Amino acid sequence: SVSAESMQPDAESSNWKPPKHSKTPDQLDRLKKAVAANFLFSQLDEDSFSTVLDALVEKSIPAQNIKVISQGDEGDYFYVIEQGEFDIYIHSSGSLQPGSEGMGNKVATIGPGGSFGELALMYNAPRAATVVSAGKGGLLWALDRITFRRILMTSAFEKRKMYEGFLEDVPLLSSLKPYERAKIADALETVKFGDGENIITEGEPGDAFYLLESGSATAYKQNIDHPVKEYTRGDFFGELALLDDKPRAASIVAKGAVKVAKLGRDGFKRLLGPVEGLMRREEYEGVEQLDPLSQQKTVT
Ligand code: 1OR
Repeated sequence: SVSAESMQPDAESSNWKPPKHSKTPDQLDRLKKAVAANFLFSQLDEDSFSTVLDALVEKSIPAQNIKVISQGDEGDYFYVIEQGEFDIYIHSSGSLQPGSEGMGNKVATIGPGGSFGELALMYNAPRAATVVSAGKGGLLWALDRITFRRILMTSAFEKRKMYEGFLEDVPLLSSLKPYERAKIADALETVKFGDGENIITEGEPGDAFYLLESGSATAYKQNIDHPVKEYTRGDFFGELALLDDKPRAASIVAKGAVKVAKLGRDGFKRLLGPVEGLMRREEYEGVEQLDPLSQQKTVT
């Protein structure tokens, strides 16, 4: 949990000036590409974005098995991956003797465009995991603690808080770890619709997935004269077109005022892999209701 104190601006930074590390045009180019794929950067206004770009420092990781972060250490930098893969290890408290080489269990691997090291900086907590280079190493961009807290954290933190309660209530996501839901929160965007507006239109290409935050919505299909499905808070839709690269199979229409949490294609692919099986199972139920003729094909 977060103490109020950990959210106060750092006391030592009252006359703080953001660091400026000059970059070659090539570096700037690569850096922009690396952060373009990272959701934590997507909400920054132009000024904040350029402050952060100036403050980032390139860090080359020349080989496999180099420890970038050690679980239990104090947090100093936040990292964005430009190249290479990085493995995350966690050992449960007490299982590690001081000086031991054991890193615990591998819980995740993060690749280009991904980031790590934000937790210790956000919560003023010890590092929650050990991060080690995989493959042949890679290339990171490091952001110092104060610039992270001053510029990047505010929006990321608010979003994680804002969506935390809602995402806990979404049945589809209940098997995920809290940290995996936090990463989904980073990538979500709330969109509002008025009564009768189309959230999704049948036949169009699909570029997003939706969770229904509030209100309700109805699915219609051309050639079927009654609604084919109803959605309420915590339900999801828009997965079919993304899973199978097909046009939208139905229209989803807002019933009254509706708020949806929208997840773009990249975030969908990157973050919802673990629940793809669940979505496909739900899809079969959905298809049964959508079109009785396809039952033979989909019900096993
Ligand atoms: P940090 O500052 O604590 C280690 O330094 C970083 O590893 C951490 O921030 C996260 O950015 C990153 N649980 C905790 N930290 C994780 C996890 C994770 N994955 C990456 N990091 N879990 C894996 C979720 C797939 C939860 C495991 C129970």
